[in-house]
Amino acid sequence: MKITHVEFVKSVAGLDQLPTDRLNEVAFAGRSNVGKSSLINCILNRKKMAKTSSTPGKTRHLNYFLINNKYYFVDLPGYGYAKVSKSEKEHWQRLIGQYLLSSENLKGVVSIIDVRHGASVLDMQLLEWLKEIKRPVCLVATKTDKLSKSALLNQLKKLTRELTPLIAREIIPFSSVNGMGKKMLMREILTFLEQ
Ligand SMILES: Nc1nc2c(ncn2[C@@H]2O[C@H](COP(=O)(O)OP(=O)(O)OP(=O)(O)O)[C@@H](O)[C@H]2O)c(=O)[nH]1
Ligand SMILES: [Mg+2]
Repeated sequence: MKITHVEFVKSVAGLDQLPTDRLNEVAFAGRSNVGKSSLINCILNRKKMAKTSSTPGKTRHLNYFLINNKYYFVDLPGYGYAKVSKSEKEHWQRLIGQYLLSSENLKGVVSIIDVRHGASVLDMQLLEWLKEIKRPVCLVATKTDKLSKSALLNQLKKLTRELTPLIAREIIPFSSVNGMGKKMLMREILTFLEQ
C-alpha cells in the first residue's frame, strides 16, 4: 500500500468518543515504551505523526490516524508501566479491554514486544486473551537494531519456540531505526484491513 495521506484525527479517552464512520482499523498494542508510536511513524514514513518519547506512558489515549482516507491506525496507550497509579491501570484495562472486545471496525491487532526482552507476563496475558476472543494478531519484535545479527537469530528462535502456541503467524522482526520488517508488517496489516 502506498501511503498518500496521513492525518491525526482524534484522541479518544472513552468508548463513547470512537469515530462513527465505520472504517476498518488496526490497533497497535504493547508495553509502555516498547516503541509503538515509533513503529507507526516508521511504517507511515512520517517522523512525528505519532508522538514518541523516552519517558514511558506518553500515549494515554487511543490515538486515531486516518490513512489514505480509508483506514484507521489506532495507537493504544502502553501497559505495564510501574509508576502508573492503580486507578489508572484499571482505567487502561477497562478502556482497552472493552475496545478490543467490542469494536466492530477493528480487524486486527499488532502486538509489539521488545526483541531483547521477549514477552512479559502482561504481553502473554494479552496474547492469550486476544486468542480467546478470536482477534487476529500479528506479533512484532521491535528494536532489532539493538542486537547483533547472531544474537538476533538466536533470540528470534527462542521467541518463536515460546510464543508459537499463542500466535497464528510468524513473528515479524522489526526496527524503527533501520526499517527492518517494514514491508512484511505492512503486508500483514493490509491483509487485516482488506478482510
Ligand atoms: N534503537 C531503537 N529504539 C527505538 C525503536 N523504537 C523505538 N525506540 C525508542 O524507544 C523509546 C520509546 O519509543 P515510543 O515509540 O515512544 O514507545 P511507545 O511504545 O509508543 O511508548 P508509550 O506511548 O509511552 O507507551 C524512544 O526513545 C524511541 O526512540 C527501535 O526500533 N530501535
Ligand atoms: Mg506511544
